[in-house]
Amino acid sequence: MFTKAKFILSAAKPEHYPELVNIQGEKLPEIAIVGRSNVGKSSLLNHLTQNKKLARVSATPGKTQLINFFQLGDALALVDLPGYGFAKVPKSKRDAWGDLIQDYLQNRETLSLILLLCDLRHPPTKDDLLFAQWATHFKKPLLIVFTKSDKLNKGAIAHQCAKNFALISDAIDAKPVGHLTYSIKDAKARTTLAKEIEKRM
Ligand SMILES: Nc1nc2c(ncn2[C@@H]2O[C@H](COP(=O)(O)OP(=O)(O)OP(=O)(O)O)[C@@H](O)[C@H]2O)c(=O)[nH]1
Ligand SMILES: [Mg+2]
Repeated sequence: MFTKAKFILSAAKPEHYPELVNIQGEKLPEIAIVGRSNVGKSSLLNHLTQNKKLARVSATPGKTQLINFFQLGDALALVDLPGYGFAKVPKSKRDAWGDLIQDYLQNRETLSLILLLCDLRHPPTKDDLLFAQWATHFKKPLLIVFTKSDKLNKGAIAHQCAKNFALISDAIDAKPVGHLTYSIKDAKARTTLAKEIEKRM
């Protein structure tokens, strides 16, 4: 199902959110990809769907400024959210992004799973922890995905993964539903993530 992804639309405000349904007319469960700018959200989406052109990937943080909706076959919807914590845009614009993300996460009734992406190489940022707290407060299932694992060796991957996951777990009341490492250079990572997602749909 992941390879049948198509772009639906970009939303700048809640009125633009699409209603995505299967052929029976039932609303599709939706997965949101969140995390700070440049953490690899669009890259993961492209890798998971094996479609290099689906979401725009950039070395310049702040590229994704709208909520982008995708439909995966007849089973699933997926959204690529704008990255938080990007310092090089005016504060007013940053707040508008924050409002949009918050509205989406709070009010989108079909939202079934949040993938919170964190850079494996660094401790979770203040924004990562705040977001994790917020998501658990609103009882949204949270799967932590540590990105860019190819930048570390095997021993460091295990060490960083355990350490960073403990930092996130300690900061929130409810436990995340799971955690894993990811690299867009590793096909096995894709299979593992796809299984984790399917398990929860
Ligand atoms: N080595 C490596 N680089 C990655 C990986 N994932 C993403 N990158 C790189 O990280 C940079 C940012 O990736 P994006 O996918 O655009 O990040 P984003 O989270 O969508 O960023 P915004 O849209 O600005 O919020 C790009 O240069 C990617 O090629 C990975 O698994 N390994
Ligand atoms: Mg992006």
